[in-house]
Amino acid sequence: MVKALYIGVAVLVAAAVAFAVVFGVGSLPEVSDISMRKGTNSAGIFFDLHNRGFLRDCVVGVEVLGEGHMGEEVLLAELHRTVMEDNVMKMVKVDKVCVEPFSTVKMRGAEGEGYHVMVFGELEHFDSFHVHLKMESGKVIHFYAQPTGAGSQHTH
Ligand SMILES: [Cu+2]
Repeated sequence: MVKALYIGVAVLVAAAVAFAVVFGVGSLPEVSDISMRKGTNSAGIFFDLHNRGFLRDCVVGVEVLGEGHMGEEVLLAELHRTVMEDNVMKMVKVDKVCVEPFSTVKMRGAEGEGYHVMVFGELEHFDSFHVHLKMESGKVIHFYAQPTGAGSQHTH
């Protein structure tokens, strides 16, 4: 009787391990719908941050590398949130942006939940921006952002 119980538990543990290996335990962070808006010596990078995993995860750091005809350069980048204060829209620096399991955070500035990545520097020197989002879990999301609209290198 006791032996059967042990076997039962062992089977359950094996099933849980197999499930974890196949589906992954923890967070599964991803981004989609990337866009970029350039200002004067700064730009906002916008995207949707998804978590398709079973554990909450947070963006805790960001690194942006600009790439252009003059080469590559590590740029100053921050996690920001657009907030409304006394009817004035302003941006504040934040330490992290968290996403719950099977959830999405719209990091689309004022058009989303306020969050975005802000990058500073002489951005006209660069055509492409490599973004690395560092997660609390140790995972790193890498994607490219390219400026569109006014000031774009691709405007004819
Ligand atoms: Cu900002």
